[in-house]
Amino acid sequence: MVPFTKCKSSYIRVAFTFGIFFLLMSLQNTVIDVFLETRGGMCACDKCVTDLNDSDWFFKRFNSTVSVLLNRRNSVLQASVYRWWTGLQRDSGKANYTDVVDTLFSLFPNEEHYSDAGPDRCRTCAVVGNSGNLLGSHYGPLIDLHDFVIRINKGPTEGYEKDVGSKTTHRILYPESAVDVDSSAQLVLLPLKIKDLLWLISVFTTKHITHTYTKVRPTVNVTRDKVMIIHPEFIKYVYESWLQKHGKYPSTGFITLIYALHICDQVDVYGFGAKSDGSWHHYFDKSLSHFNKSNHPGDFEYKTINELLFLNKITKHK
Ligand SMILES: *[C@@H]1O[C@H](CO)[C@@H](O)[C@H](O)[C@H]1NC(C)=O
Ligand SMILES: *[C@@H]1O[C@H](CO)[C@@H](O)[C@H](O)[C@H]1NC(C)=O
Ligand SMILES: *[C@@H]1O[C@H](CO)[C@@H](O)[C@H](O)[C@H]1NC(C)=O
Ligand SMILES: *[C@@H]1O[C@H](CO)[C@@H](O)[C@H](O)[C@H]1NC(C)=O
Ligand SMILES: CC(=O)N[C@H]1CO[C@H](CO)[C@@H](O)[C@@H]1O
Repeated sequence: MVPFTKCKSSYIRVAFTFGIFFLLMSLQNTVIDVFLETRGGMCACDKCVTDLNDSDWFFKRFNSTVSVLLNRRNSVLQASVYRWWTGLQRDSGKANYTDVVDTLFSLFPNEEHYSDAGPDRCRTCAVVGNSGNLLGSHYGPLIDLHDFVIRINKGPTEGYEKDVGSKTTHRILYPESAVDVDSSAQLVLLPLKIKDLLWLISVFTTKHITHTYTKVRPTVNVTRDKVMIIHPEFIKYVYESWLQKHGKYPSTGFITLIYALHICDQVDVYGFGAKSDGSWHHYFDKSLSHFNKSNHPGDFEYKTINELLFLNKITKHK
């Protein structure tokens, strides 16, 4: 009898130990679940754009439900968006927006892009501005390591590979700043008027649009399935939410940066910034620009970028 009792009590001990073990395991899962939930936006990088932080400055501005890219389903514009967007630039002979969108998505991919954020994704992005401070930086190889390399307007790679890299996955441009796009890259149109959408259609069909408020290229070397269009609502959102309505509308560089915050998990910024007096030149030409010399609220954009740096939402290399 004695050995049997001993044996029984050791069974109980083992069962008890396993009981505690499984209890702890399930508690741990609950703790992890709660942790994940409170962290909200999650990704597989060390640091994610949508990680929560003590500061609510970021989440007062960042709205993940705003449409980033235009497609047929989200193309209807609220009256306030339409009014604001069509007031940005002089537009000759306003076409019917609804009809234009109809034609657009009979030509270009009508897809939901980049709605794949989640705990298993770590998408790293380099946003490459055109500032002269890139010259001599030797950032090229570092820039090329990113999943996405997003370039702005005319910013070339040829001849500047050492400092700006050679890879391009996205090029943001508008008709007046258009250049040929690498065969691997997406052309992301930033439309500032209905005519810009008509220009895009023209590039792939009749090639008859050669003039907006200035001369524009009738053709761009890019294939149809590589075309994306920034949503007008997104531009208004950047202006209102991120720039607090400073200036007339945001610069291409600033819109590109916020675009990256929305489609990437980690954002590294290169070639942004001016000298202390606000002047800057492109890395590829010598003409001098100034923050104040445009429709864009350069100094407010600069302050906002600095706040994003301070919060570790972006990393800047200069
Ligand atoms: C975020 O954007 C959506 C879509 O435009 C809008 O309905 C919503 O009110 C916005 N949220 C905030 C907090 O601004
Ligand atoms: C644009 O055309 C559609 C039909 O395609 C029509 O229903 C709509 O009223 C037109 N909008 C304007 C502002 O003329
Ligand atoms: C245009 O695109 C084709 C195909 O991608 C490429 O072979 C050609 O070199 C490009 N031309 C220019 C001027 O970029
Ligand atoms: C640029 O504009 C800001 C205010 O918007 C002003 O404080 C600054 O002095 C201006 N800089 C120059 C060089 O004009
Ligand atoms: C983890 C993290 O990024 N923490 C940052 C949160 O924001 C403060 C500023 O408000 C930064 O100092 C922290 O580094």
